[in-house]
Amino acid sequence: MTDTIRLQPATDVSFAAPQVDYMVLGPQAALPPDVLAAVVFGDSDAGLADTRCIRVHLDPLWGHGLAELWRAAGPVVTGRDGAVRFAADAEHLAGVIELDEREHGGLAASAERAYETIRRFQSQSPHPHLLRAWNYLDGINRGSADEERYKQFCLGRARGLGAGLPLRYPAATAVGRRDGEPRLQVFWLASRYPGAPLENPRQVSAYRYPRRYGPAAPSFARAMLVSQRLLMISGTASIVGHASHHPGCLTAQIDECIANLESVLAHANALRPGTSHGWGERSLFKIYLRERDAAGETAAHLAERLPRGARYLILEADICRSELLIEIECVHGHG
Ligand code: 3EB
Repeated sequence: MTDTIRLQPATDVSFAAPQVDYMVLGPQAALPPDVLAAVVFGDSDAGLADTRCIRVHLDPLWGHGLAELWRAAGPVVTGRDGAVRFAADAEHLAGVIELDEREHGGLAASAERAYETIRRFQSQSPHPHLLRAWNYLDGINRGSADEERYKQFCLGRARGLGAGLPLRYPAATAVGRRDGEPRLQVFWLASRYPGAPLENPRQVSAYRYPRRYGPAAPSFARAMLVSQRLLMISGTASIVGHASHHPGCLTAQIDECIANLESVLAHANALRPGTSHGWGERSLFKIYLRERDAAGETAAHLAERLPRGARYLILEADICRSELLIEIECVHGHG
């Protein structure tokens, strides 16, 4: 079952969507003034002194030294509000919250606190609409049954977001670091305008997953159509319906991920008729790969499956179900 979603009026309005790019940042490089956020991976020192820089301890396996830059469409204002730091232009806001799990009573309580804080911050912001969230935590598969950390994270996130309507959930990614630091990192993109959340016809909506996957279903949308020109697809794995497919077979999981990504893209394109919007140079893929040694095989397989010009970054990470070997997210812009 997927929800039928119509484009909300604001999504039909042409406004300047932020531009996303993968770029090499030099070690001492100052971030350009029009940057909303720079996400830096692994232990690189790039951009470190700047409050707009977000460091994620996931080792790059492909695309070393690339940072993900979110460029604003106008003057950028930066600020802090309690645990939240943010940068915004007139239309979009990038926010970050990082909590030490030990200071908030564990992971579930930290996730609840993080999302409650985000919800409150957003509700008072000129950019109230949450579009996309990234969640990084250590040891995502640690713990068994309902105590598994990903499930605890989902429980806290669901509580923190409150009884919010599923139609308000952002697109998301939640993957595991291996740095042993009990730190929950959440960063997000919000807008003055609502986006159109999309589901994937091949998959059960995550917020309707059955009980066996945890005490609270994951609160996210499969994708967010930010504007006519910008689609943000959530972390996408080898899941059909609600079940994991192809345990133990990486290339089959990659193909299933791509089938899911294409299904979401086709669904998005059906909502914005007139032009075809295939993958291209403005498609940025981020691949989370469990097995470090499989990076070469993964890159080779992706090169066969994705069009030339599509750009990707491979990061070593744990995926939220232990049988999943890979997860792929995409920012798809054009024009
Ligand atoms: C899945 O489809 C795979 O909990 O925020 C993908 C993207 C996944 C986001 C999240 C989880 C999340 O269920 C896992």
